[in-house]
Amino acid sequence: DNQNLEKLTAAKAAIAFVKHNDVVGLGTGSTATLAIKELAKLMENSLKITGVPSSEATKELAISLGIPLLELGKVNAIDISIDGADEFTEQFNLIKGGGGALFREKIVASLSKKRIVVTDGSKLVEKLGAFKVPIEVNPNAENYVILKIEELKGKPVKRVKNDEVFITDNQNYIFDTDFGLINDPEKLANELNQIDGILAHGIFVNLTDIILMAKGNQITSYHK
Ligand code: DER
Repeated sequence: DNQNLEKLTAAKAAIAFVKHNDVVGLGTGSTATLAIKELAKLMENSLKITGVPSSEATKELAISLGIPLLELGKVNAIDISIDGADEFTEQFNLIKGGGGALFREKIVASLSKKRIVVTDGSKLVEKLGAFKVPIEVNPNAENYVILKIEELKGKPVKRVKNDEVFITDNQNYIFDTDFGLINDPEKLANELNQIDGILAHGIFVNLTDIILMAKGNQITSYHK
């Protein structure tokens, strides 16, 4: 369908930035998956890369495609990362975590020299917040964190998937939290960073260099 075509268009545009011998941060989600598959095709034409996966799902995909991998906790730097987003603004603020991989995605982005986000046309927003902010919480801090999020006027809802409580790759819960439209994402991100028990939240500020958005067969690229 059209959205899938847009995701593929953005994915193809992103891999043009990957160079021979790059260490590449591999994102999570349907658009990042398309980019990873395009990367694997390039490898057949002798492009040499090493991947750093942002989730167990992406790790398994990369292994199935024969992409050599490094363990995220063991790398000191990543040359370029390609990942998706659930929402983005023209100020390069994102909401991520729709796929539940936000913690390792944030570490990948934090280690990367160049961060590319690939999206279809539906992700561009004036203000973040229509998409609820995923917040990864250690189960031992569950009620404490709920109280602290409510103090910030958030409405946390524990994520359920296939009728089961969703458990992340890091053995934590996700609370999808409605803060309404977010006027100051950096301020909210900093407030959430102060709450012990939160491993990561899905507000990505100052973690993106290039956004490639496909609308129809047009690519709009935003460069920081
Ligand atoms: O979970 C994530 O952060 C994903 O990257 C998500 O934000 C985008 O997933 P999509 O490419 O399947 O829309």
